[in-house]
Amino acid sequence: MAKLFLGLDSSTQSLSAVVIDLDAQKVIYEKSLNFDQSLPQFKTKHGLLPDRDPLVKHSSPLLWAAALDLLFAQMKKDKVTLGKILAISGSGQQHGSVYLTEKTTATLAALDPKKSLVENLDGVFARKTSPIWMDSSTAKECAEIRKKLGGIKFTASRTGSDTFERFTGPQIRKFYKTEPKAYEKTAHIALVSSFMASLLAGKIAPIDFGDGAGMNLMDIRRKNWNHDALKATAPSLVKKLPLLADSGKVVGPVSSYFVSKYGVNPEALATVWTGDNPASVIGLGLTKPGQVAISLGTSDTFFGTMEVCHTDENGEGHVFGSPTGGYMTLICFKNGSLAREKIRGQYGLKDWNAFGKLLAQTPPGNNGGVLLPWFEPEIVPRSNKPGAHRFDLDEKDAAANCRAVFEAQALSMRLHSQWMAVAPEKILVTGGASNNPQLLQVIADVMHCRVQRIEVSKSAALGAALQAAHGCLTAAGKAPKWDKLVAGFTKPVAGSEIQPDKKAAKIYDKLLEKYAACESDALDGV
Ligand code: XUL
Repeated sequence: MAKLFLGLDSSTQSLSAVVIDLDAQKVIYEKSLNFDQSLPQFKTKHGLLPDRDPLVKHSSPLLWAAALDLLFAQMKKDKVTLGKILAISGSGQQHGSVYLTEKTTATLAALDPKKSLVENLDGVFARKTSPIWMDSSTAKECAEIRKKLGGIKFTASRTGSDTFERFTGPQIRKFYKTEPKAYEKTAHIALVSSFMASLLAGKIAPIDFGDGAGMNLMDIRRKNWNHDALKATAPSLVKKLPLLADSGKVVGPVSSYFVSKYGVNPEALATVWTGDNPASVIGLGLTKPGQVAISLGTSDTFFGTMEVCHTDENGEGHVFGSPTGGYMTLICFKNGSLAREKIRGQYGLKDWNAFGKLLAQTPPGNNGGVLLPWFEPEIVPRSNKPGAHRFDLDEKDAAANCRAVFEAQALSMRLHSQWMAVAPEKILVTGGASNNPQLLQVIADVMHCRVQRIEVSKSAALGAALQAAHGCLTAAGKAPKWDKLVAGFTKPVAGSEIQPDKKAAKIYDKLLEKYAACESDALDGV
């Protein structure tokens, strides 16, 4: 019998499903359901509820539950053999939190298939809305918690990251301060990931070490709740948080709600979910320590896996538990495609081909010209004042500016990932801009490393499906090796490997010093 596993990804704007046939090493089904379009009654825009305060970004946990019903109904309609699914896992947008009342445990245990999940969940929310990762309204709470934990370095070394506005701890503190009664009524706090896992399991599910590390509440080394952080955040918090556990760990059989309503295999296992970035680490095949991937999207993200936990003293990068064991790091550069497209637009270049031709007219190192393309406030390095900065670079020189944006992005990645102390054999690159060979060449030369493209559609949902397989086989005493498990699903694009050019690499070693000085200079002026 085919071994089928279902992975779900509850992201900002959509809920996605990937079903894999493990033995055939094939994805047999993929579907995404866009929240705004499929569930207009919730009145979200790009998955967010409207708010007058531009810093406040909330969504609705009921919307996520409704989407789960809708996606299962769609899978049934699409004749996915849900009766053959052996286990279900998932991933969620990180940091977002759900506030539940005492009633939740009893409600989850008795989900009525004659009603929708939305109807079933009547009365379980102590807070109607959920703050999500895009929220940046907790600067004050970040400062308060950071101060109590002893500053940036100590906060990062204890919890894996400095306090960040979107992280769950500062969000919980704000809720406690502004709505103390509702906080008191909250019996359980879940992350998006553990909330969705709880619906599937019909009971409160644990939070995993990957998503748990995005809260500023988990001791990153001991992988348990850090009592100093809990105390610095809000009273009685330990009673409201669930257990922490390995992602993919079996929570129990899937709730009978999904069995009778959608024909899911009654023996299917519901497992612990993780965050979307940790799940992508699996979906991109980063199963061994020291592996690195770069995702070139609207923002660029730099992922790495580490055996031993190092944290970033400067508090720019994050360390999370990796679902494949050990740790993973995440560094988020906000001005990714955003900056590349801005420069392309500024010089009126119709496509990336034209951009590449122009860039090729200038030598690696750009004759010392440096651009800091912080068109939007940058996360790494932290700079709240948007604006581009040019050093020995003439804004009128289109070719030099095209090269400068690529070089700045690669140099910034090298500079701000040094704390990770990993020397990868090869860097995998994914996302929209990864089919730009000039950008990949600059990354290879700056990083002194081979670079290869990998194109996995829905890497988080695929990672979640593989996590379901890993959890299910482990529970049966047949724990598979991660590298073997992912091998057939996560192949880099054949023939796309790029070698570093030794001469250019030397030039970039020198330019790195200048680049770092330019950053300091620009940050001083902010
Ligand atoms: C990671 C982060 C985002 C969300 C996106 O720290 O905030 O990548 O996980 O869903």
